[in-house]
Amino acid sequence: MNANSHVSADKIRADFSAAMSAMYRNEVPAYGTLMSLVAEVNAETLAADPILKGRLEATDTLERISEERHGAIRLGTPGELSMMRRVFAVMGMFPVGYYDLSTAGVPVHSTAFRPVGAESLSRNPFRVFTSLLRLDLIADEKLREEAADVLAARKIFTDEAVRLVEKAERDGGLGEAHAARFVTEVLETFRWHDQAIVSAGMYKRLHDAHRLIADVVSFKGPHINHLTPRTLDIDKVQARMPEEGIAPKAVVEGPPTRTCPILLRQTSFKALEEAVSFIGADGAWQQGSHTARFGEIEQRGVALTPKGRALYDRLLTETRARVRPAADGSNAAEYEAALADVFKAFPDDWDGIRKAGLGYFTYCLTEKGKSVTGRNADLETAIEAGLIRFDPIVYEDFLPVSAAGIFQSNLGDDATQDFVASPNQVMFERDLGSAVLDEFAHYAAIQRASLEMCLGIVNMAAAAE
Ligand code: OOG
Ligand code: NI
Repeated sequence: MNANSHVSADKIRADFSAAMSAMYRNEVPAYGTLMSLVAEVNAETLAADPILKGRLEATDTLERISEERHGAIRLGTPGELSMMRRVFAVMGMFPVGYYDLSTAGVPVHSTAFRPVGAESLSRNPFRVFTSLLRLDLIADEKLREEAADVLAARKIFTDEAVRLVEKAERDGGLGEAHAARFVTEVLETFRWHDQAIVSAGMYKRLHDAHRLIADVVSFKGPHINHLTPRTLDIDKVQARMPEEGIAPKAVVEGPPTRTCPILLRQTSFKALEEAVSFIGADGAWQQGSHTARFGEIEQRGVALTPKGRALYDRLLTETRARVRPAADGSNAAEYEAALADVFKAFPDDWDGIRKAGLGYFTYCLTEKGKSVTGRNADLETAIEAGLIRFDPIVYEDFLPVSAAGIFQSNLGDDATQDFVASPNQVMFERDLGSAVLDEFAHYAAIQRASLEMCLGIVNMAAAAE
């Protein structure tokens, strides 16, 4: 088959994201409710804010928003992680960033598989936060070995999914029928299974070691544990969730409410208690339950440069030193007030953020800039003269402190546990079978390309004069 008859990776990803959303909606009805609420609030926000609407249109990102979501899975073994990397590559999703969650008492480390490059992102930015369980952080050696044995025996991908990945790698893509089959086969890996692969006794021991270990080890596969739609006004959705019968977690993770959103703000509702049957001693199933799957929404803002990110991290640390948000929400108002107060030190207008070198932006010629000939301009002069406009680049990644907060809130308030902080990116990348991409380099490249393009045109016109 020649390359021309291959379905694009972007299309496979968009189809997969839609199929996953339909499956999760079916499995967790509250997710459907949240999607409708988000769609309603997004429509209201756009109607009330023509500048935002114009900006999203100008940057080709309006279309993608209603289709936009991320999910999360937790894997058990290096083999599962490296195969998952190959599966996602067929959909044009690559590992970006390394997140160490051990510092937050969660025995995993993670990356985010996502599209890279402006065009793929605007087509469909579907991402999956993917964690690998760290059995090396479990103290009980016997339990560690038992868990490793259970994980070694399970197969999370269908044979056909593996065959299709190999075919895509060999042929450089998949034709239409194979691509469609690939989507259905890979979806199986993310499906919820209400029959555990361990006994109730083993589940309890795993659960006692850490709830997350039980979630990873006890099931046939890495069920998708949440899918998160993107909202344009997280405060409004958070406020309306109770009206829809959904109880959100006490505080929104990330930066405070701002005029110019930065990075990522997230909130979730607690995991549902779901019926599960465990393997019984006499071959019969034994009834029990498990809580793992939850709902989340997020609002995305501008991607920050290393300088901007350092400022964000410093301000967040300062806030949390003043008020540590309690898991039960009892000091939520105090925390929010402290957050708003401390973040006054972060400029809150686009030009201020840009000029201070805190955020990444794309640049493009305005209508006036396109028509003008013979204007030798540096960037700032061209912006002031209305020849070039700039727009914030959306943050496409995650935040470790926020991720830890999301993990904790759905693991239960009593689940806080200390591990010695032990980031191990080298081990993660070895298990993954490749290095993770550097998020900053990627945003910088998008910014640079846009700048070169429009400055080139403005100055070319000048040179021709
Ligand atoms: C992943 C939690 C992290 C986010 O949005 O920060 C996450 C998990 O619970 O498996 O999804
Ligand atoms: Ni999430």
